[in-house]
Amino acid sequence: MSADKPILVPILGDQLSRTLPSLSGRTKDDTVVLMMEVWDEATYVKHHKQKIVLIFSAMRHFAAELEDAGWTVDYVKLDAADNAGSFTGEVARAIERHDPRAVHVTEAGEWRVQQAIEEWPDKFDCEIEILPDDRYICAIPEFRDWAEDRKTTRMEYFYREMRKKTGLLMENGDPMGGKWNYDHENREPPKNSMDAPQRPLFEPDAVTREVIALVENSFGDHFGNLGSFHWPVTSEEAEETADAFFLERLPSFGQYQDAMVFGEDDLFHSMLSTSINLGLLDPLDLCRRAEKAYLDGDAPINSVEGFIRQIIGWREYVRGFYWLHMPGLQETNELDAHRPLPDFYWTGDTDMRCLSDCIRSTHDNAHAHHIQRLMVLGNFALLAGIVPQDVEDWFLVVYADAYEWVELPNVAAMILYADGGKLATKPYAASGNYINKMSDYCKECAYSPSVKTGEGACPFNPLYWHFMVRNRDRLENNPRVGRVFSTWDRMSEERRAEYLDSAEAVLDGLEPAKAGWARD
Ligand code: FAD
Ligand code: DLZ
Ligand code: SF4
Repeated sequence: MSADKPILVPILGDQLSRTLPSLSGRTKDDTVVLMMEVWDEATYVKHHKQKIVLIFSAMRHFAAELEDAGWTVDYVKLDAADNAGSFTGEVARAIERHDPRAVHVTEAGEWRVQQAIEEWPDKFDCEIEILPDDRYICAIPEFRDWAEDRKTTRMEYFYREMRKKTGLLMENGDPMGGKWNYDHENREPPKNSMDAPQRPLFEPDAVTREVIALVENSFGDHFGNLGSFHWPVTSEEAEETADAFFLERLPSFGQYQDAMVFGEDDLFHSMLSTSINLGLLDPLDLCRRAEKAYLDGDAPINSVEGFIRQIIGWREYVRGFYWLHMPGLQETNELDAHRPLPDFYWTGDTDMRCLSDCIRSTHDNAHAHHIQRLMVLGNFALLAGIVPQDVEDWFLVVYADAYEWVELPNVAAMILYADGGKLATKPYAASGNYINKMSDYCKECAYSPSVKTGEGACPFNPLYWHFMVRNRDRLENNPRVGRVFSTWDRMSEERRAEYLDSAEAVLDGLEPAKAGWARD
């Protein structure tokens, strides 16, 4: 360490990248890296136990790697007796310890944390530099400029801009293969026997085991199973997971992207979101590897384009959308939904087989794949009119990849249409037919998707119509939904009453979640 006062570089739990702007420009001999396990972050919602283990273990491994590489790291553990409890409190203590000439921090992923960081210049008698997070492809001001004055800010147009910007799957200014989007090839139902290769599962090492004990001790009442913790906690393990995906699962990723199979939790998905969001993997690098697989003839265009679209399209888009619409996005409830979250989201205690399987996977793995989140868990919450803030809390708590910047747009805008249609052209509302077509859930369910009302009817069927009728005034003029109401109007009055009565019976039977699952 040089004789000059050092620069203090706080690194947050989702900033575990050696290329982090506040770190990559620094020299080892005049920098103190500060990493903090803090109570405020661990408890502002009652995160799934695996999510806390993942973040703390990845942080501890990252700190050890930095130290091995010669950096000075001041690491504050959660169980330290003098833990100040918050990022701001720990930075204050670290300023006292190290007397830095400045604090350099990369902007936070979440609005709540960024608000706190922006108060540091007034709080601390020390220069504070907040650097933009350049680990994303689209900077926040760039998204704002793009969205400004546009009639439509749909993801598809944004995605094309990102394709041009990165050059991914582009040829002389045109999309490779002649089309921007191959989504219509990516809707195949599952085959009778789906044999997806197993991704690498990592056994907890000593560091992870220590964190597991800490979490069991301090957060034993949180949702989730810890015995099945197998997430990658280092960039090396994350790369191994990526290697296996590109080699074994990318070729079928597109085809079965929307398929769901009972008890098959990964299928052909990459399972990389936890590592990308922590900063262990570089999203652009992953996209280049996918593109190479296509160019080398190892994966078809529909899979590769689909994977790249999820990352430079959806992932970047929801981040821009989040920052454009915060803080209001947290409060939106355009469909005026007011029912509390049903208890079965926490207990899994439902005889709807699709929901119970998705909740089981969520409980055991802190993960469910996209179509399960969207068309089963999200669809039910939409149709039943669950209050957005309850649904948002649930999704933020239960997934190991959940940070508000990515969870909130997906929940409030994508599944609940609570933003009134800024993100989605129409609500993703579907009856039991969709789930039956795209999964094997219905075969052994207590209900039948072909029974529409009354005894044995799949609850999604009457709820679908109840949702449409409740929201008719809001949706009737939407060209992508309007026709649904002609079908409704053609039904006999008796039939319509059967649908609405059946839906009311389902809704009346929903037991509200007990207090204390998501927040104390
Ligand atoms: P893959 O299916 O292999 O997709 C590849 C990558 O694309 C993902 O790793 C992810 O980085 C990105 N991606 C795909 N879809 C989206 C999307 N809609 N938004 C942002 N990135 C996307 N993803 C999160 O990372 N954190 C969340 O908190 C989160 N909450 C969600 C809530 C709801 C209601 C829905 C519908 C989706 C949510 N997603 C979230 C998006 C998506 O479900 C997960 O990224 C995906 O299931 C992670 O598994 P995977 O890595 O195997 O993804
Ligand atoms: C989610 C989380 C949790 C549970 N705990 C911590 C922590 O103790 N220390 C930390 O640096 N980060 C944690 N995180 C992740 C932060 O909430 C994350 O860094 C924010 O998303 C930043 O915006
Ligand atoms: Fe789900 Fe309905 Fe199928 Fe049962 S019948 S698994 S509730 S979609």
